[in-house]
Amino acid sequence: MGQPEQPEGVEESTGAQRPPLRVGMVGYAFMGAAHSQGWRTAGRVFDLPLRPELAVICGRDAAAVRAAADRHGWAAAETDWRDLIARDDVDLVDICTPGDSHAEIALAALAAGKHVLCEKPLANTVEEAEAMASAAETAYERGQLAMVGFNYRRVPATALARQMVADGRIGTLRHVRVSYLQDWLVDPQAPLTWRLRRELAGSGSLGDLGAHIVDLAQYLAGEPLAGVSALTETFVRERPLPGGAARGLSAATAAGTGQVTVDDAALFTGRFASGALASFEATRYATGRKNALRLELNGARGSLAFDLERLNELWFHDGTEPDTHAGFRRILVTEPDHPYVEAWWPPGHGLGYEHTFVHQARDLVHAVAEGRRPDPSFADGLQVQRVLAAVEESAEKNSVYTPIAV
Ligand code: SOE
Repeated sequence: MGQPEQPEGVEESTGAQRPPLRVGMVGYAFMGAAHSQGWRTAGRVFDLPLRPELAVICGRDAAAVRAAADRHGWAAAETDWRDLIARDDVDLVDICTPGDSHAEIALAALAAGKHVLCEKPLANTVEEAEAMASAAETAYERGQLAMVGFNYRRVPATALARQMVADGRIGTLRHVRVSYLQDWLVDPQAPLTWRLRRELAGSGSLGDLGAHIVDLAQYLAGEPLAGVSALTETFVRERPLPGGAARGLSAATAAGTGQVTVDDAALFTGRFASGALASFEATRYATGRKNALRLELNGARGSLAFDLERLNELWFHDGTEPDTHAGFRRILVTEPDHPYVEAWWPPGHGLGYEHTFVHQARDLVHAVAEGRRPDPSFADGLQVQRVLAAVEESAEKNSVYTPIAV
């Protein structure tokens, strides 16, 4: 199976000799910490053509961003993202803020000649995503890259699944069944953090979790969705206001309550142009499910299944085997020939959530060094945004099948 997209024509050199790729990151909470880990580790594990440098981190609270810089290993700190973008010691801007600022920061960074990595979902609206994808296309002509952070493509098992689908191991695809289940909102007293406010997050479980599974389904299927039919629901419409800084996905509560303005759960079906069907479920109310991104692909010759809570495993049913001994078998995706694995530990030692961010940094560094369009690009992020908008439109119209504009 081999490694994903090995670089070509890149001179082998060691450590400090390699030119730096100076990263400036905006945001320092959960995703900021995850991306910091990725940038810090990628060059220590993988043989990279450029040396990622954690140059500058940015956040509005001077003391908190300084503490984040020290904790995660950033050389400098800024309190205004415009100042970060204006610096000439930053080559790439990594956007880890809530969705309401993605477009503004990304457009400014591209205009200033920087490469960009932007957390998912790409934007809060299709219009913003269109502007970003179009600016990214123009910037690409100038040699700049723009990538969206769908990190779950970079679990070795999902990357292996993609290779197996592309190699025809499951034959013509019939079904993609995918769900992303979490439970951190089950408690009605959980505070009204930014992820529950439409003006900041764009949508709820749909953009937060649904974006991941739409991207993954399309990536694995190797084609975009042609249309969807959807239901969404907001179970708890009013919540206590948050007090103080976020802790992971939560925060302390303050006096008073506010309106939840996003969906709590989204259920939808979809159709690919090839005729394959897909079903999706995204919720933060699946009591007992912590980070359960589960998927199954059924093809004419076999099936594949994956569960993020057991992310070193990929299940494969080879339908060409005789019924007497056919059945799902577990592939432990920890062998040197599996995507990304060789650079890590000896066979069988396993990887986790944070490694997806290291792989993301690795792949982006290679793309920058080779001037190759990154995968997933802003155009891919825009296409996911169109699916999310179609889901909302369909849910509003009460589950009418809604085609997606190309
Ligand atoms: C919260 O639901 C969250 O942190 C998402 O925002 C991330 O994208 C996902 O990777 C884990 O869950």
